[in-house]
Amino acid sequence: MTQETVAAPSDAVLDREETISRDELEALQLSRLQHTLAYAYDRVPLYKRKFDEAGVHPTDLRELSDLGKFPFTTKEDLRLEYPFGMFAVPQHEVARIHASSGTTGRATVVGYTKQDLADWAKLVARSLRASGVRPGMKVHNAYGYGLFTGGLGAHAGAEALGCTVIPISGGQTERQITLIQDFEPDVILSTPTYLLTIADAMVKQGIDPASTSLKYAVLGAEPWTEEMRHELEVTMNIKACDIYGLSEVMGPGVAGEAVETQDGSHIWEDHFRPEIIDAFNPAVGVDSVLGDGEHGELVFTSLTKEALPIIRYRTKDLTRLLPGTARPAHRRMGRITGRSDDMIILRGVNLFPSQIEEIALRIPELSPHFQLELTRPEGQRMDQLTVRIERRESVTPEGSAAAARTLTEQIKIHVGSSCTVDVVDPGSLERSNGKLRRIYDMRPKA
Ligand code: DLL
Repeated sequence: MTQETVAAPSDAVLDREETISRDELEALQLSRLQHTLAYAYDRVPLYKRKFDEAGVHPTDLRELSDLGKFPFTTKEDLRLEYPFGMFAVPQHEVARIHASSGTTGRATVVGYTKQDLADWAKLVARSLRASGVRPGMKVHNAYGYGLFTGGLGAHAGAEALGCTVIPISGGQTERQITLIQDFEPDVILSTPTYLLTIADAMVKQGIDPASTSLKYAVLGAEPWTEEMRHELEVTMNIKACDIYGLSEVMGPGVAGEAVETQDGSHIWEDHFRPEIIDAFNPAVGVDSVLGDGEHGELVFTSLTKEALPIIRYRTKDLTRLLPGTARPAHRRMGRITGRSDDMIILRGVNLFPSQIEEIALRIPELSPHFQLELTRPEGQRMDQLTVRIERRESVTPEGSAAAARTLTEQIKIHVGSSCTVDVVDPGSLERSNGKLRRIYDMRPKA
């Protein structure tokens, strides 16, 4: 893909595709979608089989809404085709492989051609630029390197933008702090909870996290809230923006947030066609796709990928589509409330960790460090939720008890669930090294 550029209103130079009209963008999507469907059908046996079974053919896509007629792809499909069954090019054309950790089953494997890697770097660069990063800045990259797409994906994007990259990866928090002090980076890339770990460790060492050279953070790979953004921006004296992505669709950079509006990530729709469906009652058909603004599960179809074209991939991420703002043609995604498979159902009430984060961070005595434990006491049929949360350093035992009562009440009011709140000492809960595990499900397995 050629990198045509035009002058932007600010000091940044944008890709031409960032500034085109919605009509022009949709025309581009339609031609790319028609190509991708035919390409996937011809080259990947799974797609041919699924399309044939559903009685659809790539030529049935005459307008964008026809995409609703095509079958979904799931993580299970990728697992069944493990390792390379979904690849649309011969192995010697695959320039790189990434994979999910596979902690919950077989790993899902994804591949990229040289062109895919170039497109990916371009989209991460576009996302970083939207979030305030500029050529020449020093970028401390604390996303994990390796099979996870975060480290290498962010790395290539920052390089493509013309930054100086410091490839520290995740973990070794003391060392991260030394390098932040010595190398004086302008930007940090990490998960929001790992940035919290770093800030926390700085305080322990007597360093004011607001005093470092860092000005921008580009955070993603896990759900986070506006309250967490506020916490990190104030503690670290930075501007924090969101970056979204998933390995099955590409990696980081499927969507990125603009620093001037900070109103949700723009999906780069010249490369991905998003849809929202009913997460718990998914149906195939043009009418089953939900409208913009409606909450549901995010589904993606890639428009340019060569090694692993992906058709209507069900992300399990729950959100909604909103009109473009800073990049008017590219729709935004609302904050991800959670994943459909991370939803806790407590006595009939649905609950996500991000709701607890939102509520807890509005209570001054409480920190952003919390865990949710689900149990089912012996002989009882009801599940119990315990929210274990650290108090802030300066809070007294009486203050902790009052904060626990407030949090219990607020959860009851806003979520509708009864729970036990256990306010614990600062530093007693496990810290994040990347994607933080919030839910500890101790219920007996059925
Ligand atoms: O987490 C890619 C990534 C790396 C994105 C670095 C951003 C930064 P996976 O490991 O495949 O890929 O996990 C993808 O993480 O389906 C979401 O549930 C979650 N996720 C990613 N970004 C965000 C975000 C990378 N900004 C899964 N907000 C996705 C909320 C996110 N959740």
